[in-house]
Amino acid sequence: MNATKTIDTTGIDIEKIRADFPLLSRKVNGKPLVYFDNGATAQKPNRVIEALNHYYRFDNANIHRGVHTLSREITLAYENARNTVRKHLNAANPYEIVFTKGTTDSINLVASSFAKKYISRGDEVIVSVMEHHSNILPWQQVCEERGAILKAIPINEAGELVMEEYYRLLSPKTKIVAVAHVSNTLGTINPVKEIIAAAHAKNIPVLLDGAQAVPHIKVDVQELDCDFYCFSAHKVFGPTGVGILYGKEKWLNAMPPYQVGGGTIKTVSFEKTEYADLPLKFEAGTPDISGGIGLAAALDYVNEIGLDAITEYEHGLLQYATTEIKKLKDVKIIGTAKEKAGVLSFAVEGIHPFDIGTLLDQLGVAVRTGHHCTQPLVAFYCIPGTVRVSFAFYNTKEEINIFIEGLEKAIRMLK
Ligand code: 7TS
Repeated sequence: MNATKTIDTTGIDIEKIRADFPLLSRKVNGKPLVYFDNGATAQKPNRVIEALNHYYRFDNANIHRGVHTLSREITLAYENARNTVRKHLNAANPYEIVFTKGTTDSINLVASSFAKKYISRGDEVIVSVMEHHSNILPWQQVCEERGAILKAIPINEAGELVMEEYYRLLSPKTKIVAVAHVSNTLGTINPVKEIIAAAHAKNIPVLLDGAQAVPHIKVDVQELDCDFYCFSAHKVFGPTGVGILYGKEKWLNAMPPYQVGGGTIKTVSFEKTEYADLPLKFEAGTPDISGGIGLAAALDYVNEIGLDAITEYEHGLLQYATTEIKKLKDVKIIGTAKEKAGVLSFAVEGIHPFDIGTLLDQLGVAVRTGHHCTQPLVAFYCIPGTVRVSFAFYNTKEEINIFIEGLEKAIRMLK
């Protein structure tokens, strides 16, 4: 697309940034691509693509096991990547950063391992109505296995957690609270500091699902004081197949390994196995080495642009899109929380979201349609799903104009 030459007041040099993402210059259905499905996965800058390429061309070896040069070099690079993640989240120690396959894997790790030690019959786990299925099902499964009860914090019509209800749900039976930092369907930024403070007052740990937060806002796990924090590399401009679990040392040390095998041990015999120290205790088998390195390259890139600038720029996009979409008849925004990240979900009266998504696709506009893996949430709104626009810092107001024009056209055709 022809982005007009703008260096935004936030300092975002949009032309330069867009040139860093080769896929953005692709055409789709003969039209310049407008990529508004960043909540599903974000596009990758050259920096990340080159890091992956370089790894396989020049650096490939296994980590944590060889005395030869390649293995030592790549072990160092992988551990440096871990430290880049530590710095990004402001975790106290690199061994509190566990490489996983992604957010879903991170949550499964905590649910499974934490439950083995701490959850038994009659205990309770608190999630919320707005959670992604990845932050419901692992808890539902361990609750079923252990005879525990899963409770959900309700939301109001705006898509905000009803905090009084949350405070009421916290009880001596509550063993852990697991909530999204930012909702993938609504964009709501949850009041996680209040959530954590209230849980900690009762000695209950809190896991934050940060899949939709890390790409958009600064996250400081020490300031938040969360016990666990999860995110996926692919949503923060890194590769697929890799993600992060941050856990406070005291919890990770106390929890049993999740999966076991090569890499997780100090000594093995048929009589007794002694497991490795953190973080290796939780990293069974050969990991996605290039993925970890690619994630570090992505975080370096994001930090060069600056998260404050990104948050402000995306806020501008969200405000603009919200104002423009409100001008259209029969469109109802789903998720009108006071605090929102760059997600705009909506429903159009009498039209199925898939039909709108399909027509927008013909115009080169990629949006997500459906329940977004949040079925309890869309059930709350009594709708089959939404059309969701989710922004990244490489999107522009010009793209929003193309989308709004396309949406108007789609509504006219489908009404
Ligand atoms: N948690 C949240 C809040 C998410 O948005 C997602 C993915 C996940 C967990 C799972 O992440 P994964 O990387 O392990 O798959 N959300 C979406 C979405 O909104 N559209 O596609 C995937």
